[in-house]
Amino acid sequence: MSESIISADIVDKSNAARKADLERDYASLGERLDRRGIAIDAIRDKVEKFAVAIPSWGVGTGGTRFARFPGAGEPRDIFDKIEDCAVIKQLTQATPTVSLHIPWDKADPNRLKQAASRFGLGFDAMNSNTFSDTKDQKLSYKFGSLSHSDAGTRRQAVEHNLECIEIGKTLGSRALTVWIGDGSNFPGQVNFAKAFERYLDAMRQVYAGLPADWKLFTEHKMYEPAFYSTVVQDWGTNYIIAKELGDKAFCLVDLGHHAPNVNIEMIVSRLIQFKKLGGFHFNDSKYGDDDLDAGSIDPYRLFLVFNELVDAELSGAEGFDPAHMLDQSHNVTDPIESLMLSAVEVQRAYAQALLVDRKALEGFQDGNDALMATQTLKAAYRTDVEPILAMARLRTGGAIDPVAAYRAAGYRAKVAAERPAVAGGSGGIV
Ligand SMILES: [Mn+2]
Repeated sequence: MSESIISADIVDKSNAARKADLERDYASLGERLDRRGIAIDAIRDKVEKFAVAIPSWGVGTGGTRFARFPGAGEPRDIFDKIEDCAVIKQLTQATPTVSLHIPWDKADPNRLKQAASRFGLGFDAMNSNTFSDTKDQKLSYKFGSLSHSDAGTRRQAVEHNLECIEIGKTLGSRALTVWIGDGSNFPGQVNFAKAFERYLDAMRQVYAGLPADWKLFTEHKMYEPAFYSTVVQDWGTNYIIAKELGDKAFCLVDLGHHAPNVNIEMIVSRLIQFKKLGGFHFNDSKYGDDDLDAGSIDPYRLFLVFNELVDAELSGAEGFDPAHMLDQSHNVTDPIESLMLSAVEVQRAYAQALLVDRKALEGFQDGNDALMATQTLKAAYRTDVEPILAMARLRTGGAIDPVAAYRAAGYRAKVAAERPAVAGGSGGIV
């Protein structure tokens, strides 16, 4: 039995005040779904099994290029971060794993494992960092890492990734996510082809160090920190990388890493079709890589992404097993509250996508009935599935209203007293 950070009494009291209303709402939604031929309990069961990983860096307050305004009671180290993640897991029951970032979270792996298992937490993908320099680092990544013009710098970046795999092996992780900031700020600064060839060569060495049951995720990003060209800039390049490296290499889609208005759901479909979709970093954006909370700007887009995922799940697409992770930066909210609500938003998109009448949709597509096809998606998206999500939380030991329970527990004030404010710190935007 794992430990709980928020007292069970507080969660029970919060749930008791909401349980009768929830049961009525659930029964009412159940009746309406029944008319559409959908069994509400079957959707709820699937939601209960749905999981999304929390990035360790998400529980700290982020910042922008201009400033960072620290929040109260910010985690001082990875062990504080694990406790914050345990709170998110306890109240949502949707986030059983933490994704670590090395070197930010570097600590004795056995101690890390012990700290997480105390709260029943596991570890998701390991994340390497060759986009910034550490204090004792021999060679700088100012002009790149895995694609650097200097062989020694590339070797150092490869070794760092191999070290992440080693740490992950002890923790029980099964994947490595690689995102690099390599690129250029000026036309002519870098030879595109040579830089990409150097990157591929370095990544082949990382891939060779991957255990048999591990996956390698590469993450594309259109721009930033390099503002003219980026080595792994889009899903096309990412697909080439995954194809070049081998069967254990997959593409990771960070929703914020595309130009505004790009049809991300279609990219997802393509990657599924050609068996190279590794997983997601969920977030939302308005202008660029804003790292806003999942579903906060365009929840319909999140739904359309899940429409593709559910389509693949239900059709039994071969080897389809994408990893789900949040990747956000919280500048003005309590990160724990943002992450809880974001995990719920991702679950919501999944539940709504499960409601799509796929047989009817196929008929409308085959008959070229554009209006009814799009209305079929809208009918699912318009359904308020909150009672399903809340019931799933209640049944698995979470809170009907996670934010209300969290605030009632006074967790932030408690940790603020224990954790002195730290100025600066890592921004944590990847
Ligand atoms: Mn990301």
